[in-house]
Amino acid sequence: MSMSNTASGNTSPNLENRLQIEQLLNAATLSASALTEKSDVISGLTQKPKSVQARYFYDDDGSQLFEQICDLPEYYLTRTETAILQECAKSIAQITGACELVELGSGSSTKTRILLDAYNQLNLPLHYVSIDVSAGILESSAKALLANYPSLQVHALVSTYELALKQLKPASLPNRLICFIGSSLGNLNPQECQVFFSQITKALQKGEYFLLGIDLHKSKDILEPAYNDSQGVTAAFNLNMLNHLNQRFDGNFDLTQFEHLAFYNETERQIEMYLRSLRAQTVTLNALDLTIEIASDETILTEISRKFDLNSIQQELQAQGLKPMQVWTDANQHFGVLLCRLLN
Ligand code: AVI
Repeated sequence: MSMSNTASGNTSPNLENRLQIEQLLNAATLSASALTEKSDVISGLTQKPKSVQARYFYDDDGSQLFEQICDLPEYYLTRTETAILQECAKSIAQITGACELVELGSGSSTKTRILLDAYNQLNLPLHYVSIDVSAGILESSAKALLANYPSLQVHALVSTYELALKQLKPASLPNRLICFIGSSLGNLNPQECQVFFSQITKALQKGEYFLLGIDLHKSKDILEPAYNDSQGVTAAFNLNMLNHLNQRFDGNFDLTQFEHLAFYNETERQIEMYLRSLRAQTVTLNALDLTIEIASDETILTEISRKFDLNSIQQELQAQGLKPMQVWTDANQHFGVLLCRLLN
């Protein structure tokens, strides 16, 4: 583990005592992950069908486009989950009591505030551990939270989920609650999901909690517009991945020669998002020493977004030792929030 830094700044008088920023991505982990990244991109682009991992959406532009997606009228996910959290946050705080809240992929921590407010109103002590790969977002959102919550302690970890979950020390308050909201579980395939759940169970002690927000299976008339919005923001988000790859690997993808494609695969119960080539083309990524041929109409899979069934996901969680204690949904059953407890 690398050195931890105490943040400086004057957002709040006692900020130094309440904010700790720790960089877990040191030179060794970064160079190991750079090697894996390169081989993942090469194997994705040379296999048939072609694919690129969804994490390449999230450079600075991609993260901003994603924030815009969350506000789109067609993208019901964010506002539905927010409304559910507003309903259930008090119950969650009552169930867990004083607690260390660990958030995976905390980003701007907007929805987290709903939980923080609930703990605050019940006068329950709370520590917040935020985990994100972007140091900039972590620091700015942590400082904003500290300014609004005068008794909050924040420990920000610049890290991948995997690494942070492995390195978490025992909770600093009687309980730990790991939050994975925003339906990001849907972006993992079933095998990745299993691995993820086992990382969660290892990071919890018996009796501690896991909060999960998931999008639910529903009519494609609602699902498909959410990923094909009328303003073209999702299309720009998808195409931006090529920009990111160009910058990262010195490539020459021509964004005007691809189009966004997203549809609901009813059998797999997942949105599939692709970039479709508008003509036969050759693309080179110099930093990967890679040249690929892409046929006209050939597609590159960029994301799956799985839509869950509440009964099946509860069985899966239970099988992993994470007992669902309480499940909240909206009136239309579009989205689900589950509070689970580690059994043994
Ligand atoms: C981050 N994730 C939950 C989003 C989703 O809905 O699967 C990513 C996204 N892709 C297109 N629109 C939003």
